[in-house]
Amino acid sequence: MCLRYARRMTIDNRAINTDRNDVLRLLSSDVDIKYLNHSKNSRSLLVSRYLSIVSAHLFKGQNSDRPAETTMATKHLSGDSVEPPKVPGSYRFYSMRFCPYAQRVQLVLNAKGTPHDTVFIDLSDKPKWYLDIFPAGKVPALIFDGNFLSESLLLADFLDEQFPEPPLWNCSPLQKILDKLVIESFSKVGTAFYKLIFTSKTVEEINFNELFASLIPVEAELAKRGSKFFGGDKPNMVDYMIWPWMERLDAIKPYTQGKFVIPFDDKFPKLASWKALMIVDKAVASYYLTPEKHAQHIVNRKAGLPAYDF
Ligand SMILES: N[C@@H](CCC(=O)N[C@@H](CS)C(=O)NCC(=O)O)C(=O)O
Repeated sequence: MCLRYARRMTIDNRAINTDRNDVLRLLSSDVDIKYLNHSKNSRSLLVSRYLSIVSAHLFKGQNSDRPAETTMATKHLSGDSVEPPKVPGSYRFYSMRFCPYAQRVQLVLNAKGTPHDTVFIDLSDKPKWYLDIFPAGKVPALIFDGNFLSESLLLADFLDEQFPEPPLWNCSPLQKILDKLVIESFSKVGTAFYKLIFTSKTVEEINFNELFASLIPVEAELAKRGSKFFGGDKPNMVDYMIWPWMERLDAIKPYTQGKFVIPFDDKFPKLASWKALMIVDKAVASYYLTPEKHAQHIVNRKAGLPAYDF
């Protein structure tokens, strides 16, 4: 058992037979916080981690029903906007509704039930205040304890360590690197997808074939694992890190008016079943966009008129 999970068990055992009021009493006591044993962190961060652990117990067996605690912005902020005030007790998350990298982080936030408030950035007219704090002007990014953090995979790793429940990485170092290699090699699918969409005005057969070919090892990997998800009987980091692109692959059909369709049922049956399960996973479902919505965004973006709000 991983050390961090062993430590968690101690806390879990204390919380296991408590009702909500007991848990609230525990949360107000300094005594229990020390079990987390992270003296360098501020008390508020410890409380937040503790909450994540305790809430996992309160919702035990129904993790997939745990709603993400999120304040969702409705509009993408542009050039002359003012940054909205930060929400106390919540982590500021900078995102863009159609960004697959931001979706990765959103899925981890959702899976963990981490309190966060989202500020959507208009990437075609970036807010000046955003460029001041992040000259690269990219999303996703997160403010954590006053620190500006970026890069989807690093953020996902960080959130998994900071909020241990539910753990998304396997605690075996070997399995973890094998999983990371799957994510790494999946980048071929993402590259092939964007090549298909953006290389030319219309979709070319050669690019479709390349995308098709890039999915073969992904199907083989899931078949080799012999499980419903890459993570076993529930989604893990591999599932969440590759999902944003898998969600977008279905947009090829409406985008090409049915001319090109990835034949998941016929050629990638494992991935077809996986997709059906992923779509109903709570973390995924609450941020899912239909193929038509993605297709519309592609059309707008190719026309140089990305419409981020909807
Ligand atoms: N490697 C980064 C990639 C992030 C990224 O490329 N985000 C795009 C949106 S999907 C972006 O911010 N583009 C704006 C720009 O490049 O100016 C990550 O994994 O987070």
